[in-house]
Amino acid sequence: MATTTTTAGTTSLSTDNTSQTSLLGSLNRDGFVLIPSLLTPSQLQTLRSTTLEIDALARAGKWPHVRTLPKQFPPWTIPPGTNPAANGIWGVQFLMHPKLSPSTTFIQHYFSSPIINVVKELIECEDEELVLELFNLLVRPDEDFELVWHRDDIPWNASTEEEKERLGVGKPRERAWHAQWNLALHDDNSLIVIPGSHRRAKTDRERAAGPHETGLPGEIKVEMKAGDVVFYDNNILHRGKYDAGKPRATLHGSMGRIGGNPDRARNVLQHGIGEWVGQIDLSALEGKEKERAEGMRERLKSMGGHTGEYSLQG
Ligand SMILES: O=C(O)CCC(=O)C(=O)O
Repeated sequence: MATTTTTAGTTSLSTDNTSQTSLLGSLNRDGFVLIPSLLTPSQLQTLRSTTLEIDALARAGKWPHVRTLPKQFPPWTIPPGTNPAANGIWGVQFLMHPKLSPSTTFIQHYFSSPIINVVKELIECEDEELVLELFNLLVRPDEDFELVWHRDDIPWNASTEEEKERLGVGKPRERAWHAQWNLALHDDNSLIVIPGSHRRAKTDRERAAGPHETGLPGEIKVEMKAGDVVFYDNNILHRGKYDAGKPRATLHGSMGRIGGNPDRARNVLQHGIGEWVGQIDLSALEGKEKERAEGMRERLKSMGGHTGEYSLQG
């Protein structure tokens, strides 16, 4: 059972919300589900030290795929010949990229059963339907930074009717096409959500809110301990509030299932992953896990390939 406390106008969820219902039940009801301690201490240690390496590389301007300050949303394109980190960063893209040398650790983690089993439960599918999507890292910004209130896939100024249509309000619930998560490698309470807002249009109060307004009715900070993961509906009303003085290394991933809207695959591929997805090095995986990962990759390529808009390699 979740208990809440209030800090500076924002209520914090301080325990997990998995005890009363299934993971899927919680996700459907609240728009997010917090799973404590998904990682063993040794997995946590390995991932944390690998992300430290990546963080240093990216801040030194040696990795071109970064979320730059003060930009909030993709595309993350860096003009050629410029230092990608010149204005500071708040994220590192493409953890499984073949040119990122520590990518093996992230590949092993992304395709591991603890993650995959939760995804399968939340999107109600089997191994044979899973589709590889995105895997990025959210880090401490170089200066304090906040994201505006948003839903990932619906513009803020969508009308109430459009929001209801896109969110399936009043329709029977359908299996989700993808799952998205944040896995914290340090304690992290940067993500602020309004529980239940993934299944309704914005209220007048929310519609009139300032982009960084604190204290909206019902808002909570999702309080994660290192090793916890939160899965969330990316159309929940949410924002991020980041403290430059606080370490952050939060793995930000998504996975889908085959047959979904081709726009979704296009979206994933258009982040640039289409250019290198064929070269992700799966050689550290073994047996069924490797087979499953290869299948996930092929399904992403086939979904994006329908339109002929991509020229995937490898
Ligand atoms: O930093 C976070 O936890 C949330 C990031 C986010 O809202 C986004 O990338 O759309």
